[in-house]
Amino acid sequence: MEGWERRKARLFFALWPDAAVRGRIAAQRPAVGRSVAEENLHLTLLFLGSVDVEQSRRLREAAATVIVPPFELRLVRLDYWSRSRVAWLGLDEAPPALLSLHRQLKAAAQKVGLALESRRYRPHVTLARDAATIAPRPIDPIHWTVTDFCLAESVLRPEGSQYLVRQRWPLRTEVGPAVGGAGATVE
Ligand code: 2AM
Repeated sequence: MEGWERRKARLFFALWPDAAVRGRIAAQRPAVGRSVAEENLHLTLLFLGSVDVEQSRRLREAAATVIVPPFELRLVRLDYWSRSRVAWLGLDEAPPALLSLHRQLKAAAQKVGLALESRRYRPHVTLARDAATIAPRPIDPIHWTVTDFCLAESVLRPEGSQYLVRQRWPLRTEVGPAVGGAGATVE
């Protein structure tokens, strides 16, 4: 068992871009507010909050049974939420596979007894916080081929939150052999 699995942790399921896509996302960060560090850029699938050891174990077990085919995302616009003062990148549309992934993970989280937020799921990539207003604008579309999803931990550091990818699971169409089925641990 890895160290992080032996304690309560602040967790979320997410899509983590590879270095090439991450670089393209990073290049869109506006010069307002506190920019999200390049290595922290991601798209949240489900925010879980504080999760205990047993809940985390059961969640990871459930994540390994998720069946969703790989899919494409297209990030097409820079946008802004005035209430949270967040600048973010948005999709042209949320593919059914993305929504299915979100729903399956949400069902798993409810099953282990986590109290989830009732807010509607709005897929986005946060670029900056405490940001002054920016006018929404289209960007050169960023194509992101999604082949896996992950469980990430949010660790509070003096310099701000750091996100650590703890485990990854491949997207797949069929119940397959054990290859990666239990998820690959990332350290
Ligand atoms: P945000 O970027 O729009 O703030 C880790 O905190 C990730 O989980 C972030 O992507 C964050 O979205 C998302 N998240 C969703 N609900 C959250 C909450 N109540 N508190 C912190 N993060 C939340």
